[in-house]
Amino acid sequence: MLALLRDQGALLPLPKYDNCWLARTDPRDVARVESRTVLVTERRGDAVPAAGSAMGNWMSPQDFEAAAQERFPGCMEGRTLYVLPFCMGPPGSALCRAGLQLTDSAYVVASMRIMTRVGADYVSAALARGDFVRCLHALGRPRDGDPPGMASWPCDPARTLIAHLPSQRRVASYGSGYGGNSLLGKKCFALRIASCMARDEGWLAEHMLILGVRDPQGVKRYLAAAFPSACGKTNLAMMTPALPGWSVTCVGDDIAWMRFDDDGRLRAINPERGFFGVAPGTSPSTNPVAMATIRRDTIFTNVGHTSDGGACWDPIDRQLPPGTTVTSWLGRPWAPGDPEPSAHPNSRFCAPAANCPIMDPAWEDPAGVPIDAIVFGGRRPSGVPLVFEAFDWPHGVFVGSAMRSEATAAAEHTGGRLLHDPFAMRPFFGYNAARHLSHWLALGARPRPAGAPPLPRLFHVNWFLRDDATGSAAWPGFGHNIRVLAWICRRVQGAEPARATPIGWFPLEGALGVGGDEHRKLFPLSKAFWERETRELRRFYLENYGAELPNQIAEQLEGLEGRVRAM
Ligand code: OXD
Ligand code: MN
Repeated sequence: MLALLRDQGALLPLPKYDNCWLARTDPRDVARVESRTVLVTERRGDAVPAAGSAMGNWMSPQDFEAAAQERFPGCMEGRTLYVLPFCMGPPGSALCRAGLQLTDSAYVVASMRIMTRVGADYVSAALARGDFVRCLHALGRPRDGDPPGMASWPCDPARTLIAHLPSQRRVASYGSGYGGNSLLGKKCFALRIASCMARDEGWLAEHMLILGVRDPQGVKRYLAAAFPSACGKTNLAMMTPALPGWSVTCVGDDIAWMRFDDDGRLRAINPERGFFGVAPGTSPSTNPVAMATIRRDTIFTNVGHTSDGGACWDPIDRQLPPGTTVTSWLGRPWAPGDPEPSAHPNSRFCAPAANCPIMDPAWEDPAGVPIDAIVFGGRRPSGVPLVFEAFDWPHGVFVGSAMRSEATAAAEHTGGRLLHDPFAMRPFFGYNAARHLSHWLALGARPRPAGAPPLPRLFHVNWFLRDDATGSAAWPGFGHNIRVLAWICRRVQGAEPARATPIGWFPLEGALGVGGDEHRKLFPLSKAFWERETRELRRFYLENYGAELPNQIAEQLEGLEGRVRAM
């Protein structure tokens, strides 16, 4: 497939590394298209809450049939159709699921072979039973009169449509070759369709990384963590700890499928087999483990490339040896200081997980890994502390529902817009987001077997606090985040006292190795801030969930409002 793509001019070899390639897309096809991503259900209320539309897009089955008829018939004429049977999750796991993708893109075939387990042997029994997700993908064909686009990257941006039919366990994606729209095992299946399966079958399909943390005494714990796109999930999942004696191992960097086992323990698998990570910002200092992972067998998309056959992006493009020249993702000569970046801000690496030097020994364990803590987080420049623990499961679900994060494309110091992103799932809900909250609440309230371990503890973190006076980062982040993970592990162990605040449990001063002013900066507790935050949350719930907001979440908000009033 790779040689074929090379011969077609669709992939450029990167001879500086081993079996690495560069794809450059049509500049109109560079990201997920949320506005063209729809859930097709008979009743609108099964897809989105009646109150608002920010939590997804609904399409009626009749409109979908008409849209599909306008797009699919004949759209692959003259191309090769590939049939990809694939498995999401470690084969043999009770949690893994089968898919079958049809596609007319060789790039998609090559990428799906990295991101999923492709092969009929993995899924023959499920295929024979008809128990698989039906994934149709077509690059599309512009209509007469539309701009023709690039021969090496066909697509139809004017008519792109990513449709999900959850009741039929079916996806139909037309018009885009870009990862999130075309590698249907990932967001379409493993999040949107799988979240419907999970709702029906009593488990969870979430936009979460999974990592292992081992303390200096050798005690190992696993955490799952939800962050919106581009908040450093891959960096956290591959962290190099800055505390001696601690180690981190990676189970997954984007998606977790989790289920309570017969003993009442929450277990997680990573349904994927590779990383589809954002390249810009990844560097030897921010993520040396990712840098080692992408030295071989990797397909890069929309990065720049260097005259010595390497890939580059910000900041690597600014640190090249003298004499090295750069070609940008648009195929133009590029030099440091140019106003346009050498790589598209959403450029990616697609690399096999097996190449990651810190994959956890149990990352493919069919039983999954036991989850002790679930962490929510966002990019919050002020007001929200570095870490706090929720009081209990319902309070933690409320904290997940209240997640907000600064839009990452916003310029520094312009007060980037804060977007609500409950559970980091806003673009990925497969069904009505209000019912997703009820599902989480119900799972926590289920009777637990005798002798079951306690429910996982729920936390919120914020690596992105800024010093109000200087505007600089208040927390070093990256490897230093281990200090926060260590606190979380000690809390789980029951060995760590904490301070109850109106927001949740805060670390005691000194518990993270910082005291005095530094501690106060990292753990702000401002009545005025939380009054604004709760007012905004009330507006958000009303406009997006209305009367469908679960009572327990409304009660949690009232509880927080009352505690803030009493501050
Ligand atoms: C991703 C995303 O590509 O969340 O993982 O957008
Ligand atoms: Mn993601």
